[in-house]
Amino acid sequence: MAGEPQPDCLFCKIVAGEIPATVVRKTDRTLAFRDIAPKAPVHVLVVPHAHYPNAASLAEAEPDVAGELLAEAGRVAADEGVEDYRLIFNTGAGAGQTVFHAHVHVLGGTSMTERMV
Ligand code: D5M
Repeated sequence: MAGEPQPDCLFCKIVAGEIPATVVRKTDRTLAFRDIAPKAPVHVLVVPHAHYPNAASLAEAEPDVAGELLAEAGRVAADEGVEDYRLIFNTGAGAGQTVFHAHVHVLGGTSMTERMV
């Protein structure tokens, strides 16, 4: 069924607590944790608990959760003390997506004007 946990999905395992992560925020429907390979001083991933392969498919199926994901991204930035930040949704391997569970990258803490992650 759409949104159900997938046995081989890394982020489903992090959501389930089966793989450790540095969690910075948690709601009933989302989880925010630090990226294991940070590309900026602040680099946090916000994921839905539900499994969808990318952000657009999440938004199609559960638009309220997609909205919560964005709101949580803003709260992460506020918690981290960054006013200016970049949100990235890589979609598809050719765009650099490596984990096929919807997520948004929250990047900040340095000048982002020259960066493409
Ligand atoms: O982003 C996937 C991101 O997930 C990438 O920046 C590395 C990060 N990653 C991979 N494994 C982990 C674990 N175990 N903890 C935290 N972060 C992790 P993408 O947009 O798919 O390229």
